[in-house]
Amino acid sequence: MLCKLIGIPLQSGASQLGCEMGPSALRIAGLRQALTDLGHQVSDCGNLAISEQRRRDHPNEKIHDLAEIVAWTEVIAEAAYRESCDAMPIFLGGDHALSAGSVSGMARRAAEKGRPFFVLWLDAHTDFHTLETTNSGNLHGVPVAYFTGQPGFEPYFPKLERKVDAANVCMIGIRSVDTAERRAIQQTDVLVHDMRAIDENGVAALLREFLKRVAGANGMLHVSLDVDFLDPAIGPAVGTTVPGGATFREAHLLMEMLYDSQLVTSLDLVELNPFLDERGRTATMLVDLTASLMGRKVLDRPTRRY
Ligand code: HAR
Ligand code: MN
Ligand code: MN
Ligand code: MN
Repeated sequence: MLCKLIGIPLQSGASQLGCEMGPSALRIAGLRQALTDLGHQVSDCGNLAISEQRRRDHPNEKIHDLAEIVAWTEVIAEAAYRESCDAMPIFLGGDHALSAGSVSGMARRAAEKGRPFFVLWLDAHTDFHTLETTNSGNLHGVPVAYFTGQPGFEPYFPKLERKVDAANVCMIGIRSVDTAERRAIQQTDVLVHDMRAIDENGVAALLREFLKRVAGANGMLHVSLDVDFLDPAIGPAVGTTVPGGATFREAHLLMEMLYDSQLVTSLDLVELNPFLDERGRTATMLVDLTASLMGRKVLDRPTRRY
């Protein structure tokens, strides 16, 4: 497989500075080598950059850095579309606002290929605020509402060429949802598995159901991995820690199942804030999890088809 590493030093969607260093930390932690060791070809596209920003003012005065995030969204969506022509893009964040671009660009690619498009959202948060409802003003809290076509993003954000069908979005790991997000997401068909669902069923059963649907539809699957999906005890390098997150074993199992499915066509690694890390261990763990998603095995097993 040809993998394209796309660095996105975007940090103004988050409340704390530092995600700008995420792409560097992932490179230093050895992402390229981990992938080449597995037999993949890797092309590092370097970091994206934004040029001009058009001024945008939204009536919600809490929102900050709107013009910058919109400029990033355009650049990222274009890169996602371009680089996915012949390769699997891996988006190295950067805060989660980047998924407004990575997901919308991949949705456009899937539409062009005539294939349904699915998103697996691994996160403590639903990131389902609209521009009206966000009360933190941090735009890493809005990407899912944007790419599923919730109202109010136009004329601020780029018009979506293809919105993602809410029923094709599956979230796992959720444990922090604001009131407005809860109300809004419950009116959609987004499949939200909170931590209780994990505790009652186990991650494997939840993911298996979803993968069956993706496979049955011959879909393309985008995985968006937010560091805060993981428990802060194992992934401290994130600005928005929420207790009670996924264990390493749960995350590792999900990654191995995703590899077996052979359905993943793009990946976000987001919210890594190296300024908050401890001797690089969160960055290193993300590289290990990515390696598992890309085929690193403990033992050879017959591949399970979904
Ligand atoms: N819902 C909260 C807000 O909008 C927290 C959002 C935090 N988002 C991330 N990415 N860290 O998931 O401010
Ligand atoms: Mn800011
Ligand atoms: Mn997130
Ligand atoms: Mn999160």
